[in-house]
Amino acid sequence: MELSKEFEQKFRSAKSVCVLTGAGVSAESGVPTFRGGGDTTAVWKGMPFDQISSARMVSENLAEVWEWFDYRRGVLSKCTPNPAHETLAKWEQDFSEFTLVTQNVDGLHARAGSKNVIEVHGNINRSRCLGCGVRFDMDVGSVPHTPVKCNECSGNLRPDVVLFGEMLPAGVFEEAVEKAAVCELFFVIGTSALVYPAASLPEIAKRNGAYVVEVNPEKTPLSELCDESFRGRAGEILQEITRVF
Ligand code: BJW
Ligand code: ZN
Repeated sequence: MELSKEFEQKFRSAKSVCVLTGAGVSAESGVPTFRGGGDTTAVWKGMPFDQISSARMVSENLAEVWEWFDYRRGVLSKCTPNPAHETLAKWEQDFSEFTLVTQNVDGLHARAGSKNVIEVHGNINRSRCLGCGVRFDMDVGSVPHTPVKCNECSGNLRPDVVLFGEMLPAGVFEEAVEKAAVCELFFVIGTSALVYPAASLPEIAKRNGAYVVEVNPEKTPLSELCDESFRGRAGEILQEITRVF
């Protein structure tokens, strides 16, 4: 793989780096993506994922939503972090200012050793009470989920993830915006860049003068905005880039 001199220079000298990851970063771990590359979970029992992963479905058929999420938690329990997750965990130690923002709910960045992960779409191994809002951590691989009802108020629990049409958790996205706006180097890795507001982070970084680099086997709507696009699998490309150090 050919790295430009400009990129090498930026990578070596960068003090503040921000990374946005999407499902493609976990594809090499065997986690299905939503819209392309590797296995996909685009459909569940004939329902497109944006229908089953929606706020409407939580109010109309919570049991079905849990069946879908527990199925995915089961798949995930057999998956382990891949070299892309591991490389990003290492970058956290290497750069003086490093922010990892993920749209992924799979928790694989933390399992690879990343300490500070901004999870803008929540986490599949957490539930939240519809009655009182309290959150419960679930063990990776505990299927079906427990507890089934809230320990505090006996209310129904839902997965603590951000579904279509829902607001991102308060303060979480604002923190990501702050970091994107001040970084020198921004990586957008393994995301189709179709879902907002997450897809606005690279735009914010670019507007504020960052050098923006995409890692994805496919072109995305953000490719034009990027200063550099590395076409390939995240695990391989990130390891390749790290050799520049
Ligand atoms: C590889 C690879 C390898 C493969 N290596 N790469 C502005 C314009 C239009 C619409 C909106 C807008 N602002 C907001 C909206 C509405 C909506 C939205 O964005 N819709 C668009 C899709 C049209 N956004 C929302 O509803 C958000 N909420 C919100 O804005 O609240 C305010 C509001 C409320 C009410 C009304 C109006 C506004 C919330 C979005 C939540 C998204 N949730 C999901 C589901 C989570 C739960 C679950 O897991 O089921 O999050 S959707 C799904 O997409 C999931 C992902 O995090 C997200 C992004 O997907 P991602 O990660 O990009 O994956 P893929 O599969 O799309 O792409 C994989 C990529 O990997 C591909 O490019 C491959 O090429 C690549 N790849 N192998 C590297 N080895
Ligand atoms: Zn409760």
